[in-house]
Amino acid sequence: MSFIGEEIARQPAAWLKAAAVAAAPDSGLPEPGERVAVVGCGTSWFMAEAYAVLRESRGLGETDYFAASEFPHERAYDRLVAISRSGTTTEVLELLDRRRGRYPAVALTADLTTPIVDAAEHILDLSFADEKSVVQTLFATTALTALRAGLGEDAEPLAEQVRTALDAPLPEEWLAAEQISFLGRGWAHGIAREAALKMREATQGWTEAYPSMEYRHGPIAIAAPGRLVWHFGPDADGLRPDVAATGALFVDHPEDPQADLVRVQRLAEATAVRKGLDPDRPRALTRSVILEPAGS
Ligand code: F1P
Repeated sequence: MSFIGEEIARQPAAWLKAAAVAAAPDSGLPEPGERVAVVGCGTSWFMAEAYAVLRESRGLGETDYFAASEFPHERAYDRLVAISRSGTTTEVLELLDRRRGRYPAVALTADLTTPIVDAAEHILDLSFADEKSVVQTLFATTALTALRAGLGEDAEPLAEQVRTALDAPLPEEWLAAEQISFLGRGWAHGIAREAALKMREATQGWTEAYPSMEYRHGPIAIAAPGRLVWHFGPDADGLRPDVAATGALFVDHPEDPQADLVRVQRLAEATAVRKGLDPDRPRALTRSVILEPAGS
């Protein structure tokens, strides 16, 4: 088995542990009402989006999310949340450094031996969810679970729901799909973007992601027989018949979008193996992007 396969399977236990970590009184996670920015790169950026949209939609305070490289430094926040498995991603470290002294930051990381530990005032130790695979699965959803627990959500039902996504067989039509578009509304859009990235990273596949209601505004032109449209959360917007009319397959599941993402992680691994690719070590990717200082 690849590392990623084993890491995917470890998610339910890690989610429960993450909820306990987030419950610590000195976690440094945002308080209700605070104005918060959430940042990351790659997968961590998409987890930032999911959390930020979820927090604001629960009425817990304005919450922005940014790719670390696009952070608007002139803005003031009450708190920064930085997500980085490696703890070494250059854009995240630079951003933490630039805001120092203006407002506090909490960093979620899997490696306490890295510079991020000194760059943030609070650290959420998720080292139990570190990964050997370059492609993130376990750390990403574990970080999101910790953040969701910080919003008062119970991780137990989530860890229970994911069982079906972990165990159900992957249909041949998914494995054979030539193209996949992932859709979601609200916080599930971050999950859709992560699903699309997972398939691109592990399988070199052609994937896209959109907010559900944007799909009719152009992207549906791509839908065709042999292609897939995957909706995170049940389709409440009547997209199914529109997609069916194109001949593409429409997929949605009743579970929480985070639990459904696990199906896509499994699909990414299985598709990579079928294509003869190493799902742990995609071409051109490294565990972390560490940039040389400008001008060197
Ligand atoms: C973020 C990240 C990964 C991506 C790639 C490079 O890393 O962009 O999401 O898959 O491996 O690094 P991190 O800041 O969470 O360690």
